[in-house]
Amino acid sequence: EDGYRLWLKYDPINDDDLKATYAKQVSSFYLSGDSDTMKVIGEELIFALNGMLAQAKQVNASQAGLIVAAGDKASALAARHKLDLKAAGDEGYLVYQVKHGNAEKVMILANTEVGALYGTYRLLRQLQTRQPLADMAIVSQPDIQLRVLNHWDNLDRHVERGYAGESIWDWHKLPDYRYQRYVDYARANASIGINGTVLNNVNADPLILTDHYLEKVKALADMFRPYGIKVYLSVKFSSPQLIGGLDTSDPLDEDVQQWWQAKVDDIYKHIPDFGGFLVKANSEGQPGPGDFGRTHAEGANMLASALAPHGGTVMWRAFVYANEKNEERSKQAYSEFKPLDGKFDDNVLVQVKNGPIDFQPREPFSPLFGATPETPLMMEFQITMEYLGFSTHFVYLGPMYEEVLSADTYARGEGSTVAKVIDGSLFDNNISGMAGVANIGSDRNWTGHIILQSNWYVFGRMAWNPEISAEQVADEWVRMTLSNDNEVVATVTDMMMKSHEITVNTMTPLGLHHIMGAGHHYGPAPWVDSLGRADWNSVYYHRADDEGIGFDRSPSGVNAVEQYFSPLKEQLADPATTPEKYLLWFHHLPWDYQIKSSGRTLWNELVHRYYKGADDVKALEQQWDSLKGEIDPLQFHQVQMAMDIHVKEALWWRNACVLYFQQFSDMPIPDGLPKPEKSLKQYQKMSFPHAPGQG
Ligand code: BDP
Repeated sequence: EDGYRLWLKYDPINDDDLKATYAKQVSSFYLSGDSDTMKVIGEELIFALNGMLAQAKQVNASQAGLIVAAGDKASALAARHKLDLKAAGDEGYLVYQVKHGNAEKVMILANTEVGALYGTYRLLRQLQTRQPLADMAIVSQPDIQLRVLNHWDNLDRHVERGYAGESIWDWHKLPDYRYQRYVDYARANASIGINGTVLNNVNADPLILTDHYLEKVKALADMFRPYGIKVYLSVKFSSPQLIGGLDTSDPLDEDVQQWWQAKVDDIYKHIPDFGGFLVKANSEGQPGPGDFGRTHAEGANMLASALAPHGGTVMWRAFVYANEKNEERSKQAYSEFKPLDGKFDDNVLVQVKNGPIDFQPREPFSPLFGATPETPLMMEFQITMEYLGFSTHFVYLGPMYEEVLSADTYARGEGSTVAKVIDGSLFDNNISGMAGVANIGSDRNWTGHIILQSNWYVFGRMAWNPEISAEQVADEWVRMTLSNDNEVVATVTDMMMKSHEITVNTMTPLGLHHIMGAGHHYGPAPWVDSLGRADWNSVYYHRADDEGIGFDRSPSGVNAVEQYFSPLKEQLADPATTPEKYLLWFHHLPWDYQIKSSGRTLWNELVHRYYKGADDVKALEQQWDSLKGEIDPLQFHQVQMAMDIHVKEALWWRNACVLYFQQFSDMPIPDGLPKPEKSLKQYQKMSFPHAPGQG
């Protein structure tokens, strides 16, 4: 097992009784149609049931144990069995075991064929995780409409911040050469409900909109369509100038508007169900409406009106930090976008990174969530591990996503969670979305590390249901990917659930952030102080000095807390009521400040966390080692090799950071803790000119 099969392994079920029970119920199946989507449902069932049960057959309705039906046929069956098909919505499903005539039958019923496909994967998961089929009564539909991967993939196949090889898209050989990998990509996504993919980097190459590339995009769209996956493209705002021969890209210029309209019409000729555009504008050197004195809303709406007649969507990113007021970086996206609330067209989603800065190992949620009742916001999570050890660290992101989604914005009083903002329920928005920056590459195991497949998986599951628990998802992922043995599942799930917190301790405990190596973002470098913009430097963020450490974002400092709602704003304004995990994000505190939970001084707590983090990674390694012989040797070995790196790097982070901050605290490393092996100077000299995924 080299990881290629992801969570869709469908290995034989060893328990003969269970296998026989399953086989009796679902090995013969009926499909209510023969569309492309029904065909892929049939193929998946044949493949999966043959794999798990060693038998599978498509038969007519009366002979079938399993009925898969969509549309009118599903309505008729639902009516006959008194099931509420409306509850399945457009993309959801019912999976029921019912008495049909004299026999028990399992039915997957959906209003649409894609719903039936999702229901099929849901049923297969029941078998993959060895759950009973008897009395099944599952009703599910997604809470979020656009569930989209963002590939930061360049046309030359280099992936920005990608740590799993080259881009999965072989642009050179497309449109003619269609790898099986593209189909397996679509299967994996459909199995977790992902229904869109942005194929190219947000730092977009305008060539993607030329005919030459659109032919290639079409080939992928054609392959993904039966799986319910739409393609989207990142576009460069200055495309009219760069590839259209115009001398401006001003969104209020008529020629520019017409250029986009013609381009969009042309795309839809190739791809009738094209999803729309993702735009990074006026951010990190990218062009945008600001270049022409226009607002983000004017830019987004120009594209939106070209897409609207075709049903397309604009996903406009709020990742900007170059405003004229030159505010502190964490405040800028809010300052820029809050005043534009209500000014965006109906088919625009503003896409906001989970935290106010940039995918740090841990950030408080962005204050934009909840602040724009008239503008639907789309969540942008990073699945790829830019700031979390690339593809060598054992980090399951489920708990981090859960922390963000369950956070209370208080926008409409208590219970106004980020999840409710994102799924559109808090403000009754008519569109909703969640994006994940993909960690997929050309590596045989897709993500460069077997465990990191779980982050792709949990992203999809949480985009479907943003209130699902990270632990439940971990459990099911382990069962499908590694083993169904309860002890193995308990061990790996336990490791996964604590892995994010542990890794945060090894890198940025207590709310520290942005202290990584410059450029590639790899390894510790709290000393970085010479980059072109102040807010690209580590020292800007940790602000360590003889007095203390941390960024004062309270009212006595840059007052970023004012962007949050009460009572959160007051809570975060006071170090005594700020959650310790965000302490140094919001406050600059003296080295001898007393930490409530432990009674330690701030210095001792910081050191303690770095040491504990490194020890805990070591303990993770031992937990993994205890699984030897319990899971497939190749999977085991791959993770073991990466664990080794994680252990070494946790020590590297610990030693470099503790020595660096000690210069300011002038306090000793507490007794009993081993001293770092090298000097601070030596750690500072460890430089990595080349690292994978560098932008
Ligand atoms: C930062 C990455 C950079 C991306 C940028 C973005 O370092 O490579 O282009 O975010 O999201 O995290 O646009």
